[in-house]
Amino acid sequence: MELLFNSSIFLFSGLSANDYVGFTFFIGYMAMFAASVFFFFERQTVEGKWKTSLLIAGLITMIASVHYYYMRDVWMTTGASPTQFRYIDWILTVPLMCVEFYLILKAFGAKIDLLWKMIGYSLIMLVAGYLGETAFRNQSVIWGIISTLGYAGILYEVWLGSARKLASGSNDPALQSAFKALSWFVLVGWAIYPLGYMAIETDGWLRNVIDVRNMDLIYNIGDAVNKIGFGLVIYSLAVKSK
Ligand SMILES: *C/C=C(C)/C=C/C=C(C)/C=C/C1=C(C)CCCC1(C)C
Repeated sequence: MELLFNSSIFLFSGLSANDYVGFTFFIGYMAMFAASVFFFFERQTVEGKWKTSLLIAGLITMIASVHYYYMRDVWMTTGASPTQFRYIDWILTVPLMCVEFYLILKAFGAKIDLLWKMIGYSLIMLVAGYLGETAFRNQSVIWGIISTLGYAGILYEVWLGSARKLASGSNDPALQSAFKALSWFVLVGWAIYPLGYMAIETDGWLRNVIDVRNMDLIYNIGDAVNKIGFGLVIYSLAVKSK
């Protein structure tokens, strides 16, 4: 704890007044920390069958919050994009977001295969993305395409595939609208990330359009919106649907 406070004070003095990207690392850290406290406490107030979903929502924001703590540090001491921490965060939190889909559809007959399929797609998406951003930077186009296939698999499941069919087959309007909201997060909120990838310096297709530093800004806002938003959708479903 002491270390945490000391280093915060030290780092604070390193955040310059016009470092807006740096600000969003701090805001992301604190917003996701606060969201975790909210989800963990509200977990006590919801019906038993929603408690696991609320716990997972809190774990997603908590894991992200810890990574943002480190990412602020990398940003402020080196000025570089904290790529490793981002991907470690994503490889933990994206599968947990798939768990959220599975949990809300479980009551309507979702089988564990659906969860493994979605986790499999997210691993393809994230491992390929990481390789394209790091070890195989000069082949980033092909790795980006492989990654996009994984993303397309997730999109297929939630918009057209078995997840979608289970949700439409349910007789609960609260569940259907929560499922719809989560599907929009995946389609629109998650589309931010491939844009960031296409802006990486060496041969990214958008490198002359979007400055990489600004992509950190967009990633940071995207993470907070997607992770806290996902949790809030689950929370309001839990409150509405008994
Ligand atoms: C909380 C973190 C989330 C929701 C992260 C999501 C990340 C993605 C949807 C990343 C997707 C990518 C592609 C579709 C292609 C290029 C490489 C990635 C990994 C940026």
